[in-house]
Amino acid sequence: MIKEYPNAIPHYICENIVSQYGKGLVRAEVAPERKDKGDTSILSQRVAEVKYIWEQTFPFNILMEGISEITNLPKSHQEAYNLIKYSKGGKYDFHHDAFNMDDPEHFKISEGNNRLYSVIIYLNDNFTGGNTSFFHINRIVKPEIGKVLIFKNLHSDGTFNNDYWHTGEAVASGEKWILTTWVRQKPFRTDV
Ligand SMILES: O=C(O)CCC(=O)C(=O)O
Repeated sequence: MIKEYPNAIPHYICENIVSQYGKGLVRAEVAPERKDKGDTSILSQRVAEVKYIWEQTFPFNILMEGISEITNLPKSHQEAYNLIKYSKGGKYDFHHDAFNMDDPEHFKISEGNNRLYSVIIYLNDNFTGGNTSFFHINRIVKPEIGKVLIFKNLHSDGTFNNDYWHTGEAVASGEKWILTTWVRQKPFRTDV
């Protein structure tokens, strides 16, 4: 399952998120559980800056409600929101968002609670490049301000769905801003 919701978020909310929260971001890492041990190329796999947002004030409370409705899972299954900025040349190479549960280390770090859905909210579109591309299903998602993209990383039996390997293509000019989160199979946060 992959679904785009164009203009789901009013543009002023997207712009406010960037202006209010878009400072003090730090260099993004690939989650340790998804790093290939000893592979130094991992550092160049993702070129972006990130800030984690755990707040549940407006507009994040509304986003959480909407995502809960779409995924039919309680808000407690959602991870923190990640505000991500890609400058010119920024990118996220081909990867999958779910943990590989066949790997004991991934299983341990995920606590057996995988990322069922991925959510990407595009906060601006005044840049070039930066499409989100799914090569296995031949789908290219064009960033448009206010668009929400949701895809399901696992089959209904909980196994890894290889259709959803994806890339955040390099930004050719300007800055790309997105907000992402993942929805776990089971409750993840206790503060909602
Ligand atoms: O930047 C994008 O378009 C994709 C982002 C992404 O793949 C991720 O954060 O996991």
